[in-house]
Amino acid sequence: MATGSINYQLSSLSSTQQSVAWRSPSNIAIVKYWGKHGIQLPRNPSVSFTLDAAHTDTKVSFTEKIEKDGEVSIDFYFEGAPNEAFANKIIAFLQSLHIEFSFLLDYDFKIESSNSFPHSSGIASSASAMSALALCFCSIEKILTGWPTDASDFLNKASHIARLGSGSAARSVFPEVAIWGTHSDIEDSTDLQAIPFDSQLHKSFKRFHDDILIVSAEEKSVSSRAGHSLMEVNPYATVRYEQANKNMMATLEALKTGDILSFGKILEEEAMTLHALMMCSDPSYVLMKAGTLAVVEKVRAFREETSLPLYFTLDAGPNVHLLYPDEVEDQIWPFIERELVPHCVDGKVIRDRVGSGPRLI
Ligand code: 2P0
Repeated sequence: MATGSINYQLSSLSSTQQSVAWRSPSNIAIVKYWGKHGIQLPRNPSVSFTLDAAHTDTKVSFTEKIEKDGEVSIDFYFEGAPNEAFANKIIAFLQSLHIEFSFLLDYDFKIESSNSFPHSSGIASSASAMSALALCFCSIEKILTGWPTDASDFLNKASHIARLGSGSAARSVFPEVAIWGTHSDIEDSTDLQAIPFDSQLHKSFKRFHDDILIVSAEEKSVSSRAGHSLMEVNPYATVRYEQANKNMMATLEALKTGDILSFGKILEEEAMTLHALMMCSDPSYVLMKAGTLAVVEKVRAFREETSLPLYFTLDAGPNVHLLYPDEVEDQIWPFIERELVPHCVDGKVIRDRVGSGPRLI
């Protein structure tokens, strides 16, 4: 299913066009990637839901350079305005890709990017931004060289390139559920790129909800990059990587069989472990806010009282992702709106769902 729909999109690329644009979603990890080594290689495998509403639109226009100066040349616009800080990061990233994309030094590129969610909302944008950028450059390669002809080659390369930009971005390339990182019991799994879970997802998880509560929109005190590197000296790292490997298999089994109870248990265990690892890093740090804990406690009490399948997870930040099946939306959303949204900054919540992956726009 996944590769079929992208295949159709690929065939709409023409060798005469001079721009390409992709909409690529964010993703939320069920089993978390936390700890990396080498060139963006994960210390443990991870699995995520691809989202839908939280996405980045990126358009890349290109014209052949008159004078080839051996440099990557880009103009970068974020939300319609030039943005030098982002431009410098992207230039450094593209500079590192000249082996993957032989055409990079021969063109002037104009990149225009915008997010569906406010930049200041505290939602990580690196997964959607880097996957959209990777898909655009893979499309330009296809336009200029005709390669790849095969949709899965295209997606594999896009995921690989996205990973080099930001680890979690490797997973945003695939619809619904993506797996990234080598696991001895998962066929084709690799540290180099994500792979799709494809048609194995049980119908109970299709269109699963993820309401993202914006508990704080402040910039994080410790970046994910710094957080990953602190794992290199975290005394609990080895045990954590074992736990992630174990949770991978249990999560995939739950996703296949529709076992929402086991899924929810692992989802919350992973969120709490991630933040516990931050708290016992050296130096220790805390990214949860008072509102985060208040929401966590209310979700647990609600579940205890109603037995309804509402579960939380956290990214590397204070905002809470609330996951639940579509069938119980009518019973769960009124509770979220009444009890949990008051903990959000200006009542901000992004109502998202499991999505069908990136698309050409
Ligand atoms: C994840 N996170 O699996 C984990 C869980 C946040 C918590 O991947 O340094 O922005 O760009 O590879 O992908 C956030 O880290 O880090 C992240 P880089 P990234 O989604």
